Amino acid sequence: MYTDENYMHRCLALARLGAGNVAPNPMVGAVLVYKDTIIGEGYHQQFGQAHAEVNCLNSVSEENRHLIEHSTLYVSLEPCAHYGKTPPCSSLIIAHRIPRVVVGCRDPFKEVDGKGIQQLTQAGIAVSTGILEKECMALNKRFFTFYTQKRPFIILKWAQTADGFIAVDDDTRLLISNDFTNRMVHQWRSEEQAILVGTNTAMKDNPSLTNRLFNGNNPIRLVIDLWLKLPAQLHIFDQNATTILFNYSIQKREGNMCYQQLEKDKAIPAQILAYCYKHNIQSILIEGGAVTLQHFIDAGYWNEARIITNQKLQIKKGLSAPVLSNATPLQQQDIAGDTINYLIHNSHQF
Ligand code: AOF
Ligand code: ZN
Repeated sequence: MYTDENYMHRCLALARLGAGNVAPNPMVGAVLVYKDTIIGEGYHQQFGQAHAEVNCLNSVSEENRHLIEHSTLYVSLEPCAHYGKTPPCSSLIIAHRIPRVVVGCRDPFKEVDGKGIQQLTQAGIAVSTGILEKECMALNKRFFTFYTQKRPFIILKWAQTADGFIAVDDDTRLLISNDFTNRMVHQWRSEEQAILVGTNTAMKDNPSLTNRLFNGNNPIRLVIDLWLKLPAQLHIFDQNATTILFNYSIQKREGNMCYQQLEKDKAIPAQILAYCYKHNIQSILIEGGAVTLQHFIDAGYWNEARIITNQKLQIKKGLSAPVLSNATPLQQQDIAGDTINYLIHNSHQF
């Protein structure tokens, strides 16, 4: 005899298969169980396409279809109740006369937000909620942070020398992380919807901010260039990825390049995050530099930090690494002489 938790773990494993392909939608998995036997399973595979419940029901074989109305449906997120890119899953479940539904966690998206569960209950379906709730929310930490805090999930990343510097004082580029940690950074980029840098980093490092070392999506490039100082030959102007240039003077779009005007009398981080919220950008990797990172830290706008330290490199003087506050260390990883420290903000919910 298996428990609801056992089946919900299977939903989570299925949901994870959608990683990298469904954002800004959540990853969702579903399992259909008849008398302790799984007769169908599915997950949300691609943004804009069928939801987990639809794929799960479609996977039931012809000879088992008559069992659907005697089965329990497990789903890691509350079934949707709205017409989005697909019809509501709540209606589908009701139409299939499924007698019991077990839900991992509530959907915070305003079109759903309890309405899915309500519709099922009103149709006489027995609904159990909150099974592995924390795990189900943690899986979609970006999606949950976005709808509950009305801003993207923010990951801070920087590389520092053993003596705590992130750059030299002059305009030379300092390579700190090794080949292995560089590849990890490219993977991290592929996992987030956007990547942010300040003017100095864009100028000094001339980064491409794309994913050349990992096979995944290119994030949207967010660049702060308040006074339009950045020269056109920099990689960020190469049109290879959608790029938003936050500045004080112009508002226009040129192909993949969007100039977004900010107001001078309002804080910059808050304005950038408001832009992201409006444009459904649910996560940002902030890659520097020290000034930009510190602004977001001081405003409390971050969820996770990933700090790479080259244990052999000492430069004695330079630009100091940002200083984190309200941080809890989570894990440390050693990779060929580099250390990665993972920290979370103290108010982190997942
Ligand atoms: C579900 N099952 O597998 C997913 C759900 O635009 P749409 O139609 O794809 O709807 C997107 C919204 O649906 C998304 O914001 C979230 O609230 C919910 N995602 N719901 O029942 C699923 N992926
Ligand atoms: Zn749905």
